[in-house]
Amino acid sequence: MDPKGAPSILRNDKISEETNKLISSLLSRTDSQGQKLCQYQGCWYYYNTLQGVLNFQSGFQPQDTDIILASYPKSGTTWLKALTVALMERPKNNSYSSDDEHPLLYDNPHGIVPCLEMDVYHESSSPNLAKFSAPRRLFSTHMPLHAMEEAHKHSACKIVYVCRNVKDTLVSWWFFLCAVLKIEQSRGILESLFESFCNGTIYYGPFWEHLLSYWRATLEEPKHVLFMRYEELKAEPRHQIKRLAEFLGCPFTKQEEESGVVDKILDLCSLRNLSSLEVNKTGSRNDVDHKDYFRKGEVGDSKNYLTPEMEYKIDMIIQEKLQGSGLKF
Ligand code: PAP
Repeated sequence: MDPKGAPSILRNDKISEETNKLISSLLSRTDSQGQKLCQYQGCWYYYNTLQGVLNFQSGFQPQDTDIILASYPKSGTTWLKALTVALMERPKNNSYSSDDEHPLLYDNPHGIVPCLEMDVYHESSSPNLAKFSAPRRLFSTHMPLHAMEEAHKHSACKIVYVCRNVKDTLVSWWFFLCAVLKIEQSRGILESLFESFCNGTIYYGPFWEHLLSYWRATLEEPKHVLFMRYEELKAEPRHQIKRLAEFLGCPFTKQEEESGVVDKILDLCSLRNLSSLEVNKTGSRNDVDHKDYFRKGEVGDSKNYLTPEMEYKIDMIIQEKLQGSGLKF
C-alpha cells in the first residue's frame, strides 16, 4: 500500500534532521505493509511516533495534578478515556443534570483526551498547553513507563494503566489496522502481526516489557500508578469505576451512589452508547474514522481468529516473560 495513505503516526514523513540521524543509529525494520519502525529505548515505534516521543521527552513538564491514561494499543484506551472524562465531568452539586451538554456527546474520547506523543507533542516539543489547564490536565499515552520515566519520577501525577488479554489485543489491532489502512482483512496480515507480536518487534512492543513497566510501578507506588484490566472492567464495572474514582481522588459520594450516578456513567460510556452517537458514527481525526475505535468489545473474541497453535505460542511467551513478576493472565 502507499504509506502516504496511512495515518500520520504510522508514517515517516515528519521527522527532523536530528531524528533522522538518531534513527540511522537504531535497529529498524519494515512491517508487512511497508511502514518503517525503529527501536528506541527498547520500544518499537513508527518514525513519526518516535518524533512525538522525542518531542515529549524534551519538552513535557509534568504537574502534580496531571492524569495520564496509559495503555498498550487496543487494550481499552477509548473506554478508559470515556470513563475518566465522565468521572471528571461530574458536576460539583452531585446532580449530574447536564446530560445533554456532556462533552462525550460531542467528541470522541480521543478528541477529549489527547495522546501525548501522537497529538500533543506530535509536531513540537513546546506545544501550547493552555487549553489543558482546568481543572486537571488529562492526557493519554501508549509509551511504556520507562519512556516517561523523567516525568513519572519528578511529579506526583496519577497514571492509570489499562491492560487486556494480549490475544484479544492482537486480534483487535488486526481489525483496527486493516480498517485504518483500508485494506482487506487477510489471514496473511494477521499471521505477520502475530509473528511481530511474538518476537516483540511490533508497534510499542514488546508487549511484555510494556505490561511489566507499569506492573512493577504499581507494586512499588500504588498511589501513583493504578493497574486496571479490561476484563475486570467488563466483569465488575461498578467496582472498577469506583476504584478508578478513588484513585483519582474523586470518590463517589453516598448521595451519588444512591441517585444512580455510577450506572449513568457506565451507560454513557458503554460501547453500545458511544458507538451509536452521531459524532462516533461519522467523525474522524488524524486520518482515523471514530467508528473504527468501536467493534465488538468482547472478552475472548480472539478464539474466533487465532489457531490453537497461535494461542499456545502466545501463552508460552506470556508464561516465560512474566514469570516471577506476579502478573498473570
Ligand atoms: P486504541 O488503543 O486505538 O485507543 P482501544 O480503545 O484501546 O484502541 O481498543 C479498542 C478496543 O476496545 C476494541 O475492541 P475489539 O476490537 O475487541 O472489539 C473496541 O471494540 C473496544 N472498545 C471501545 N470502546 C469501548 C467501550 N466503551 N467499552 C468496551 N469496549 C470498548
